[in-house]
Amino acid sequence: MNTDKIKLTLGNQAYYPAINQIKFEGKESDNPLSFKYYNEEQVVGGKTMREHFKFAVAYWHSFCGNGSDPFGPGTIRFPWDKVNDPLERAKNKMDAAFEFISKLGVPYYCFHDFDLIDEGSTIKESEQRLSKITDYAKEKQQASGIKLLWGTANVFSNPRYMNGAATNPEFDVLSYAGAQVKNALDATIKLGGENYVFWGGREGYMSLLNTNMKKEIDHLAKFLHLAKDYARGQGFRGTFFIEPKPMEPTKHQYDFDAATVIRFLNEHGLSDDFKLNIEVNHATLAQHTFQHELQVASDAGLLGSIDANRGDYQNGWDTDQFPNNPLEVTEALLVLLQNKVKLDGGINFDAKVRRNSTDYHDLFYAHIGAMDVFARSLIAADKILSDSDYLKLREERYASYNQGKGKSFDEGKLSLVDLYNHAKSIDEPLLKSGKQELFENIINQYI
Ligand code: XUL
Ligand code: CO
Repeated sequence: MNTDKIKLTLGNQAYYPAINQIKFEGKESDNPLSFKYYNEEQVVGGKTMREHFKFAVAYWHSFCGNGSDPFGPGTIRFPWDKVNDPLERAKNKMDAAFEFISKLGVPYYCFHDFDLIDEGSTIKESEQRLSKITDYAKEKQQASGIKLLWGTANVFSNPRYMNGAATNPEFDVLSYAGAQVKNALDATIKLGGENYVFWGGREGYMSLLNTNMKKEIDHLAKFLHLAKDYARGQGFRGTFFIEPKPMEPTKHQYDFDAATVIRFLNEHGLSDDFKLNIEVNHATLAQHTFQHELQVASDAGLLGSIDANRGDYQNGWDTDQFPNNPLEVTEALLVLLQNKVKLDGGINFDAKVRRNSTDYHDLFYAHIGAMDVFARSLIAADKILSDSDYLKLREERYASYNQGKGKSFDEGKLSLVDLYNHAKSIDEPLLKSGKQELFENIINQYI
């Protein structure tokens, strides 16, 4: 992005005055405000890094999250929070957001409806507010070239959703969620959003004793059909994503993990329009690895988007830290590259700086580090696939299905009695090593 474009995206005030455009300087550079690996024009495996990743900045964590937690208030004082008028405050916040994203050189952003501007006291007031702030967002997008990767509705924070949104036992509450999703879809479409995400934080139960699970899941499916039909009717061509998470804030969330969501989409006739947005820390909360969730979604042809972050090895909750583990990210990118996954929904950094990271520089360091770890891992994963024996070694484990009776089995030509007769005609099979340590060494060799 050139400096003229940055100037255009700035309001009257610069919110990150000490920061210039972040550039690629290579790993020898000791400038902490530069990319060491992320070089957006660099071609890896036939595509530029920019095209591979479609990185996005999450509006909520970066410009709304002030560091508050259940044990204490926020630690970050955003300059725009001093402004009283909700629209002025939202515009100032948006100036800051577009300045940040321009300086970082990321092509996309993502938002919830009420990240952009505070919810009004009535649906009408919220609608008017959204209409004004999306007018402003449209101008900012045009001036900067920054695009909307996806929009979503926050149907989990307002107390009215304490018993769920689309799965609420009360029809009136479900209707409120419907109104909110309609408006969030309108905002997304107005801003040329490429996708739309559903994350069901309150769609689940706290106690099965007071819950009709079958009815609630059926309502969720009906609600998603209505949202999809409405958006298609408005000309929206993008993909809808469901973002699985097993728990938090609800004890048990219906979109538990990739396998659960795939079954739900297939059962309810939603899999032509909906795919999965896999989040690292949600995968680990479900006792899976990130790679596992990607593989499950990809095998179903339903992987299309990533919320990048990481959890903490020593505790179990959703810490939403920025990714920094090249091994984990390389293993994830191996899944994407091998399966030629097209990430329409890109890679959104659903991550926040720590509560005690209170300089505005920290938000830059966090994103720079995360983008670099993806870039470094992409180079490694591409080399592993093209230069190493990794694929060959894995194929060799299954070589017995390439000919003879193994091949016939794969082709569905054998019966159980055929297996019985074959087993009786041979000796006890030899033990064959899975060579896990060798596989692990190959990955490390290329990082
Ligand atoms: C919550 C989470 C959400 C979704 C969007 O854990 O990941 O921010 O990404 O609603
Ligand atoms: Co997320």
